[in-house]
Amino acid sequence: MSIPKTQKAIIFEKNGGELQYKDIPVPTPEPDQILINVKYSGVCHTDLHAWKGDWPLPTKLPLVGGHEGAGVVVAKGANVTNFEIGDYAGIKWLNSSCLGCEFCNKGAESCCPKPVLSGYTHDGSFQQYATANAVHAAKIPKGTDLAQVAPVLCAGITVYKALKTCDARAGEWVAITGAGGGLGSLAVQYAKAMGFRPIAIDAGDDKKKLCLDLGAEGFVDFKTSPDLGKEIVELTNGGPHAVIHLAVAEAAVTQSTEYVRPTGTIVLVGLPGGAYVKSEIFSHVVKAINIKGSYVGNRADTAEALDFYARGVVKSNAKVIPLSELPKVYELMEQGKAVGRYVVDTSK
Ligand code: 8ID
Ligand code: ZN
Repeated sequence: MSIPKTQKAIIFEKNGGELQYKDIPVPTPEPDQILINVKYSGVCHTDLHAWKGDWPLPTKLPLVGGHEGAGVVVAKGANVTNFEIGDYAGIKWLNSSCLGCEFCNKGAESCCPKPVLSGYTHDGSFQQYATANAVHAAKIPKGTDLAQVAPVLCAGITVYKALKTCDARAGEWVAITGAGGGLGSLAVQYAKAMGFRPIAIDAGDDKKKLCLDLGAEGFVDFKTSPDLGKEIVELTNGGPHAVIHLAVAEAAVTQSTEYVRPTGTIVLVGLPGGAYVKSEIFSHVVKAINIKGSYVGNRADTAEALDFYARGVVKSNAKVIPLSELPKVYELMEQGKAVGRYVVDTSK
């Protein structure tokens, strides 16, 4: 397989700076890495946070973003035994971790104190050739539609893990904020496939239609509902057993501490910069509610999330656009107008 010396990428030199579509060198894999010819990459709101520099953790600069990359292995380092040239592989947010610390040992590798993060501390999938640690890279079965599977590599894994974390049982209500966005459109489907009864919370007719088409049992518009909490409590006959927060909004979290069902669990996933959870302690205690964080997923969660996709019970419905048009997706996301997930085609 011939590997070019240079390739197209979207790169920025400072946070919030110009998103340049240009030729950059193709990286060489380290002994424990594979080189993936990225065909498609999903665009996650995390990529927008990274570009803007929203979070207390600094990004590498200059940076190639992207962490939902699906492609073909074209080269591998000397220590790699679990991938062959020509295999399909996926680039995840957690590009690598130490595998030796307390958290890696417990399968909580996203909490490793020395993580390597794709599209954040390591150049990611908004380029045609990217490197990934072979032990952490996702295995994608041959014959899979690489454009459609790409969003599973972050959005799918993350929402699947959050739903595993939420303590709800089959038949119980799970409210999902940000349900019409990238993570949300997958969360509604995973929730349904896992036996829960999803209620979608987002705004606008396009997102309402998407959520109901994907299997949500109800939709509450956070912009137009006269009393969102009351509407959710009525729909769920007493409040949802769990709430999964994918919205990039602090207010959504505070509201949910009021409408969540007694003994219910609130799972924080969305990462609005500088935000805090506010929960009134008296009702928090007497309703015995739980609030948890959930951060991507481990290697087993990855394989399980991909298996739901392979069985066809979860679809990504991703919209494919050229890599050179990535800035347009950021604009739509910023305005809350991105319906579902966008995927970039790295060949254009
Ligand atoms: O591991 C993790 N915890 C993880 C993994 C991946 C992504 C966390 N994230 C984070 C991202 O960094 C981002 O902060 O999850 C968040 C959602 O990512 P996304 O799904 O990729 O974003 P999106 O497609 O823009 O969707 C966000 C949706 O939230 C809605 C918007 O309308 C949009 O559809 N929304 C907002 I903004 N405010 C809302 C509110 N108050 C709301 N929905 C309901 N109520
Ligand atoms: Zn992501």
